[in-house]
Amino acid sequence: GKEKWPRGDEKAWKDNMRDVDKDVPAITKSFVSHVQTSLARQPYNLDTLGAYQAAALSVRDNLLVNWNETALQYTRRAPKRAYYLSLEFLMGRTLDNALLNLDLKQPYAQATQKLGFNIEDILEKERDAALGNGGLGRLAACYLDSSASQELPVWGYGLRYKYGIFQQLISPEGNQLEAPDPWLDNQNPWELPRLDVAYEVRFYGNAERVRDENGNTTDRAQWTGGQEVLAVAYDVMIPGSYTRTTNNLRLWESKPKRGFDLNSFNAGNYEGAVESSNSAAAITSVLYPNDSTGFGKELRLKQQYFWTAASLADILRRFKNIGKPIQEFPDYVAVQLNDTHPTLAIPELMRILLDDEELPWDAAWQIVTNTFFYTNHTVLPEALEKWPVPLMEHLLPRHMQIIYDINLFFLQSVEKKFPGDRDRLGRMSLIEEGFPKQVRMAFLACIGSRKVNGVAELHSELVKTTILKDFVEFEGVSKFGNVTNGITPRRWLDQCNPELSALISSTLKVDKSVWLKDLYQLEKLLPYAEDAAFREKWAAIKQRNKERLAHHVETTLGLTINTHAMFDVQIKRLHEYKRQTLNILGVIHRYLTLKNMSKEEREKVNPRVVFFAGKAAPAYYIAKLTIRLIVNVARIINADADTKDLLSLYFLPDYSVSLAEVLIPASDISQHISTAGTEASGTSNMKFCLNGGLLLGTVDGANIEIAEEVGESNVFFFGHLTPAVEDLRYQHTYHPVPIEEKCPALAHVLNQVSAGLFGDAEVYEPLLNTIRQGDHYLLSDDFDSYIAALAMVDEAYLDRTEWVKKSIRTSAKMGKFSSDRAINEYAESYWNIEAQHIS
Ligand code: Z15
Repeated sequence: GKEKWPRGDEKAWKDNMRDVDKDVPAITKSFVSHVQTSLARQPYNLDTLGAYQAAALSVRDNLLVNWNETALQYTRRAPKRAYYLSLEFLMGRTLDNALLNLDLKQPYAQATQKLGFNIEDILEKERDAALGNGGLGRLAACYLDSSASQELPVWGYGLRYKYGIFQQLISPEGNQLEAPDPWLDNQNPWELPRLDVAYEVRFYGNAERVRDENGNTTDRAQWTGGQEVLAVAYDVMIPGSYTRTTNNLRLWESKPKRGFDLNSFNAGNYEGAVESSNSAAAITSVLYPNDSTGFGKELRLKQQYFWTAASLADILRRFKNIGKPIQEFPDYVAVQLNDTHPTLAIPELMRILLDDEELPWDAAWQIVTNTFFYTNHTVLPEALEKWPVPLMEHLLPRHMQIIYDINLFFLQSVEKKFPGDRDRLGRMSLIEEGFPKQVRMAFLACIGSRKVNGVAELHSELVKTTILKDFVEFEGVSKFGNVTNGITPRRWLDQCNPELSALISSTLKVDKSVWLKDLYQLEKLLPYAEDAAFREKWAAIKQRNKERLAHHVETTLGLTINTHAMFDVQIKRLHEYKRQTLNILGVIHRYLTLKNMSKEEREKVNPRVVFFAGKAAPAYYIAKLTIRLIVNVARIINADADTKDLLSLYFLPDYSVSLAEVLIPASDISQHISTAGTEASGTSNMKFCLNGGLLLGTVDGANIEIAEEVGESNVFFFGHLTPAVEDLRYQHTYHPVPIEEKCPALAHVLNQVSAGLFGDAEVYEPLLNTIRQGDHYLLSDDFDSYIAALAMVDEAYLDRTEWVKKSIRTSAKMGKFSSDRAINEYAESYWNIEAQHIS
């Protein structure tokens, strides 16, 4: 039936409600009106930044129309919804993405043109929203884009950090310096403050067990005292591509519960009062800059609880508005845990169900274990989260009780299935013995979830056979799955490579709205690999993208790049397992080889430009030394007249989503060279290949599935395979062979660095010694095959026709890696949610 109009005269409302702007006059009017009123400016004093702000506010109005309608439809239909809990959302810029998803780029370009601005200049004024470190955060952003594009009712929940990932500066010596990223200094048009949506979150205090009438303790408790802070919502609109669906990313900001503490103020302690208000605000002040490395301390745990508590309270309130009994919670709500960071949501939902809803333990646990889904992103032991029990007891006393109770019931059931197996109980306990004891978050996430998944086939197998092996034996293998990661082709092709996008549409004779949402259609490009005219166009676009990158480097860094060389790119977080060190040692090897060549020999060499970019965690000493080595090798070889036309090297500072959008389309070859079994998936590998760059990599993560799709003849693989790694490490430890014997080529390179060829003779010793001693990441085992693979790349590049064919074939076979495919797998196999068309 038709529901009653809620307020006033329905016609008076409806006649005046705004629709999405579609034509140039409407857009022009909206732009000018924002200049006049929202910005209080005039054509006389409107610079390009102001034009960006006006354009953004105008696009935002359009998004809001769809966002409101989407929210209304979801509320009316009350479908099951999914929530993606992630501490990181690496969104990058929004304006271009929104214009493309709304199919409004052309009219906005025309409108702003008429008003005296160039749309591309306007787009360049936007700062990245960099609320993430690397792959995990960017994956969350791609999944939001795909959820909205697939019309799925999915919301993101995260934190509104005042400072995103630090800005990276490189000192003249080559050291990484970190500066804060005050991304909110220019007001952010993409968020809506929701000061009315706020929840209180408690820390510290006491948890008293509730006793029954006989004086026995129960499963329930009362948590009181401590410190309360307020979580306030900021909403970010997430437009789908070619659909009205506009979902929401809700980010929480912390603030003190009262402006400041009146008691201290009355006592004349003004400073103390202001300090306490600072401490609440501190919770969401900064993103932790660690990416699969050691983690922070108390403040990080506070962030995690603050965010999960506020998000769950919000989700629960929305569920209660539907008016269904609490037992039906999992029929309306699925919560995806992006890594273990939101694992506290498990004991938090238990606390709500036990202490507030007064459910019995088993009923509560039943609800919890049907609500959560856990994605693991690493099997590296040093990256698995553990929290000291004393810290947890102090900060979250009630949650620590619940974790102990979960552990007790859990270990009782393990004992029942494997009677007398004490070792197993110790291995599987949520509490790791030691000084101090620690809570193993991956185990808690695993037993508290309906399903557990890894992010690529190999990785998901490793999850089952290494870190969660005992859990597979106990719970059965069907709980453990795989969802291979994906990337959004909207940002990572249409937006970053508009010329290639246009060529694809004209070749396939379909509008991009079709193939961008059904990426398998790229396969239809395959026959064109045999078409010389098409190949020429394809190659010309790559060339222009290389020039676009060179132009960017010239204007930002003042460096001139040879665009007729092969562009070889490795861009990702600095980490020993990702082996940027292998790459730079390979560059040195190449340099030394060139130096030893005659003039005639050099003439046959294929020129190469090597690009690096990436940040190191501020406390990761070895990673920072690697940056220093790269910068100093670049300084020497770029100045060497003998070789500089054949080999040059650039470390581009302050890697970001926006920089990736320029680098990726310009690459001929990219490197994904982690020690086998260490890179869970990788996602930039997919981005390069989608843009027709070839892949040089190890048999690891999603590289394997990329090779399966594009064919092994189109990728350059090298190095030992995963099953060999354990043995090799054993050899390193118990039967070490001196590096001179094992890999003379590598030994020579290391010796040249030690001898000071790149300055600072002593400085690099700790880095070089990680290879000489222990060599945990197996550089000495893989070096020779790495050099051989680089030579094969050179050889392949000499036959340009064949190379371009490989490039086309690679791109054409990337359909699987659309994040639309990945998000549909989550929706169907895990969350059990359905698309909601918004008309
Ligand atoms: C992160 O970005 C990833 C794993 C982590 O454990 C953390 Cl803390 C951060 C990355 C993986 O290293 C990468 O292989 C994967 O593609 C990405 O997550 C998304 O799943």
